[in-house]
Amino acid sequence: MDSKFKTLYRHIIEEERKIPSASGQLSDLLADIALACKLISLEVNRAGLADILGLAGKENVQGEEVKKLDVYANDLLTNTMKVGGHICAICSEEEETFIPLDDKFKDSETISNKYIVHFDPLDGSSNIDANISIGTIFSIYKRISKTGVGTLEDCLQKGSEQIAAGYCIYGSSTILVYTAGNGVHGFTLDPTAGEFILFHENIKIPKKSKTYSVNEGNYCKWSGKMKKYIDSLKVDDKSTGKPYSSRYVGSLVADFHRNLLYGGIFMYPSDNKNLNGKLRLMYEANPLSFIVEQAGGRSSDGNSRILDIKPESLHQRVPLFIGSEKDVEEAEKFLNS
Ligand code: AHM
Ligand code: MG
Repeated sequence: MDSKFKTLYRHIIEEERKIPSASGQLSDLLADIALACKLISLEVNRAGLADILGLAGKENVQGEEVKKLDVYANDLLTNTMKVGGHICAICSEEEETFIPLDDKFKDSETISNKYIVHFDPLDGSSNIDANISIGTIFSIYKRISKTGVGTLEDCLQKGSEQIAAGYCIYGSSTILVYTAGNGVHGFTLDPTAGEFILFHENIKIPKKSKTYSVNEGNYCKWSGKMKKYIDSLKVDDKSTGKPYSSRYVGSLVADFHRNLLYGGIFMYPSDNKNLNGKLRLMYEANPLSFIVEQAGGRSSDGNSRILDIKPESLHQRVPLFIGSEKDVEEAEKFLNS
């Protein structure tokens, strides 16, 4: 079959079939997430219209209160996960703590709720009103505990334990990118068919780039080493391809996706006000780090590999340097000099 017409679901199933012991549950779970993303995409596209029609903050046509989009996305993902029955705990950036879920099919011989899902339901949501791309980020782990509801220990695993991760970007088109540990694959939503269609199998990030993405408005709050690194990207030096271009949307999924395709380094460093930067380890840094490594890139907190960090709390923040391998290595050299 022509790979141009491969749907996301077919791709996921074919990938899972390569693992002899696979039960098909991971495929179902990824399909549930993809369904939620399609529905979020519809709502994101209608967001501007809701304003024109005067619906925001009031009632929709069914007489229900219109929810903020990030709350809507969170509820939708949570409910989809609950119905699927493959999850023993849900961890969301929008929730204070994790939601434990019991085995829906307790009487059967095998445990059905094998997985834990972490997600940032709508990252960059402050950009919605300006029609800037935003996204959903997700990350899947296998449970450690044996039965019943999931525990905090299940939820606080290192990023290196992820079995799948991905994001959906709601931009000029809706694109879903995922990895299940065997390369990174991208799909575009065909709104007429309602299907994600494969557009790029086995995405590889360029090893070295000419682009950096950082909120340079924070320059005065950075360490001397961080300032030196950014200054070094702006010198005129043909042999190293400098000066680099600066590209910063301020919406992580959009910045990350562009860098994944074209090469680049995205940074959210620590500063003298936020010692651990801004981004969350479990909901943002870990899934994107798994993806970038699968694509041949690199990800670090400036000192160590993001995926090796043992999490201490669900919402912990971490400095993030992620993207093209050589560029992240260079940033690490400056920060550790
Ligand atoms: P959010 O999870 O509250 O949406 O915040 C995360 C967003 C990222 O999408 C983006 O990379 C970052 O915040 C931008 O932060 P800043 O405005 O400080 O540059
Ligand atoms: Mg976020």
